[in-house]
Amino acid sequence: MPDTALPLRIEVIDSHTAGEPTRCVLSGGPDLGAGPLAERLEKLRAGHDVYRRAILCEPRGSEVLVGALLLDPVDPAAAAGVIFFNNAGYLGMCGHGMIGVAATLSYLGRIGPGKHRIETPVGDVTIALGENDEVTISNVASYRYRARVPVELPGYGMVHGDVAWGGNWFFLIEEHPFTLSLENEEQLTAFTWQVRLALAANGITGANGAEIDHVELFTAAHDLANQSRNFVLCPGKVYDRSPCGTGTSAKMACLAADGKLTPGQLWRQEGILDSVFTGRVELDGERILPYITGSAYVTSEASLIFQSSDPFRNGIPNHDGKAG
Ligand code: PYC
Repeated sequence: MPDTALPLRIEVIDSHTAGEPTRCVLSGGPDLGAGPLAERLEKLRAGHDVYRRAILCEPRGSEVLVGALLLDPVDPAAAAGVIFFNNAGYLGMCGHGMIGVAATLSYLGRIGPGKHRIETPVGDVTIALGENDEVTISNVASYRYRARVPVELPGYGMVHGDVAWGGNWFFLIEEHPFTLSLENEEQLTAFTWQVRLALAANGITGANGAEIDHVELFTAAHDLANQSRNFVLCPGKVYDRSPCGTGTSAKMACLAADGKLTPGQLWRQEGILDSVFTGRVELDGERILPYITGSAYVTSEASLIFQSSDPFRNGIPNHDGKAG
């Protein structure tokens, strides 16, 4: 797609959920038709990827931002459709992002207290606006695909993890030598990135050969009110500042499969910034229906400007030379 396809101006609202930012794109996005969200995602990926790079990558964005393109839903009874993306590509679902979308729609007055359905490329999600900025999302059905899968890591040795779906594919590791604290971020990123590379090199995937693009480490919570603490590496080699909604869904699927989490029991997942998502599950056959509660806050309402003479109009390529 030629650069000129970018409009001069794209309206966005930024928010953060438990510290992890979301940029909601309100208008100025490409015409993706009115088909199912999965179909529109493929059109965006194949023909209009410049939007993702220009909106999310530097100099207008940063590697930590997650984008949420707001679209008309297929079913007019739904509140919106949304496609999530980041500096590296596209996400099936995004838990913190969906809580950010809920806070943004509420800020705009487009939704009020109560439940609202949102369409995503991987299925419908319900958002419920509660009191004190709390949002509960009922995420897509989640499940553990494989338990205790071994993977050999150059420089680290053998590591075991579960492969689970929570709206994205995760490799979840309980046994590791690390302290999950912000000061160890570089070490944690290096390790989880090695895991990601080793999974790909060893052909370890999610169902139907899907790439596992999120790696999650766990340890005991710092706050005794919480059940667990995590560090989550996202596809663009950046860590999730929040406890990760889809990662918490994947975690609860593994716990439920092991009989360690029963329907209705609360799971308070602490993230690397000490912020917390509260989860619970309902059972759906072999799968779980995860509920994730958290809060998001609007941080800015802005127009992104794309001047035709700007050499970085389409975003700055990643260090590997690939554009986003
Ligand atoms: O909260 O699901 C999530 C998420 C995925 C990537 C970043 N956050």
